[in-house]
Amino acid sequence: MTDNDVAAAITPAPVRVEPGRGVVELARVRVIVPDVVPGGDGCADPGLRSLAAELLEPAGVTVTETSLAGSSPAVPLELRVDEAAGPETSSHPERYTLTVTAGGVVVAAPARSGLLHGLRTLAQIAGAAQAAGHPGEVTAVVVHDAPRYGWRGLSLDIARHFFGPDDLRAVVDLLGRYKMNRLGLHLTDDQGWRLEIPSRPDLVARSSQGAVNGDPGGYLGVDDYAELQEYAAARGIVVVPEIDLPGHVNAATHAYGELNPDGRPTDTYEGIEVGFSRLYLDLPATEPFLRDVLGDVARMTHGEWVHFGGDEVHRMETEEYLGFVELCQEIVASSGKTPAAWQEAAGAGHGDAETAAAALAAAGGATAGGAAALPASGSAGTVDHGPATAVVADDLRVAAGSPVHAGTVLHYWDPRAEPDAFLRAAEAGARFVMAPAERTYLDMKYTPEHPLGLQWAGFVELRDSYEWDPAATIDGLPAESVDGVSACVWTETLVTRDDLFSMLLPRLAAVAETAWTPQEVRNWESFRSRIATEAAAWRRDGVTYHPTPQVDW
Ligand code: TNX
Repeated sequence: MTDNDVAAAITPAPVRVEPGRGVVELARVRVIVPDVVPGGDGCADPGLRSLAAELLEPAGVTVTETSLAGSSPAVPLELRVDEAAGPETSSHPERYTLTVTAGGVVVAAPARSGLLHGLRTLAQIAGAAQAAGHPGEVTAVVVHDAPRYGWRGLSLDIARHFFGPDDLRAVVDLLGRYKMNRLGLHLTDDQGWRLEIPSRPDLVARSSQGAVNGDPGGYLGVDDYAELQEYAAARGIVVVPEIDLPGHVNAATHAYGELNPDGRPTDTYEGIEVGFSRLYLDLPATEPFLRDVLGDVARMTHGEWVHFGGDEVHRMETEEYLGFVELCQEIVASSGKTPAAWQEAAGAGHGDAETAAAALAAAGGATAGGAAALPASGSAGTVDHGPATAVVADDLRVAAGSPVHAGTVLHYWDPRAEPDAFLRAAEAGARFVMAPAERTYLDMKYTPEHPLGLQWAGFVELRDSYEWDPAATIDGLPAESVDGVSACVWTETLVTRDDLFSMLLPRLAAVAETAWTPQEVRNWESFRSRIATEAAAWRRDGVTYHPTPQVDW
């Protein structure tokens, strides 16, 4: 491979690549781990040896413990803890430097996460050599690299259709490949409740069996959830659970009738409308329910964040909605976690009451105040999502200050909102993760003809997911308030793992690069050719992707 080829193998694009000399024979490597790895729970080898094998062996590099006599010599692959690693421009804790020379390979990083990233970069370079017909032959090179943002996520809806532990591990592997570090799980919605809550057993006992269109449901038990988090953490990925409140709650109001004004459980729901279900702040059952659920989720969650939803609550007055936002933030914080929520929590308009009422009436829905009659199933792609905030009445706005606490992570998704509420939230210390639907909603169809997906935010081709700047997404928002980027994939129309992966790939890699690579290093033509190289690895690993005509596969 030439130097250009090395750079052409790395996605997301690294900060800086320095060409070395010659080709290094890497058919076999002997991994050398440091005594203690920061971020590695005080262990000498917090799984790094087996992860090195997991990453490198599919790319044609055999990982051995020692140089066995009689076989080809194993080149040393040293993982080295080094504060000085990474580009000099970055002090990010996930930075690393990968050095490939004739004498061996060194991955240097201040912490475990950077060591993993360096191994991933090495695996991509080796995989490209393998795909080019020269397995184990890697060009000498030095890569200095660090992420632009600390939050590089995917939020995955396992409520509309359920995806179980096997699929979720496959998603974790994919996130790891693109150096992403957050897996958001949308665990609850109108159609199903997907996480066992020990203090509220009826949630999964009554509300996990169904899914959209009457497809089979499922849920993660306490142990499944713990094991998934461990699997993800070993790969540098934090699971962020989302319990969607106080709307998107039909699975909860079906399981616990006491959450409804008439005390009776709502029916199950298999359609794809949104905005009709809700909790009631002044019912005596409501606050104990929130404390039980969010408290259990916080206890079961290893990572720092618990996401309480807050989106698309179309049938609630502002005062009550903001009461929920305050209560959920308080419960999450007092459970020792940092709250996360969708953008509506900033008081940016959580729903246009008139539009929602009209939509509900059209769908044969209920009047405000009663237990909700469920809307009919919408046809895919025609559901109207989100507040048309431009027409939200004044009383649906927060005039001054912000309902959002310092540190709460807001997920921006709907470009129809006006920025004022976000600027106030930023002033109050809110953090922002950018998930603009027209860029990062990977459940949108690629084109009008695409068989899967919705289209309420338009069509999202690969280039749309790539060519945007997270820092320029909200007018006037200070760059320091932006923590990162998230892709989202909602699963109203996605049933199988192939459905899911064909929507994720190739677009997830584009979103990953917006989160990792400095804006000035990013370039569509370069990405477009690198992503074709990635497809060789997807084919090798049997991963489905959509061969968009925007790329010369
Ligand atoms: C909007 S984004 C939603 C979801 C839908 C999705 C479909 C957000 C916070 N809410 O409930 O599944 O659109 O694209």
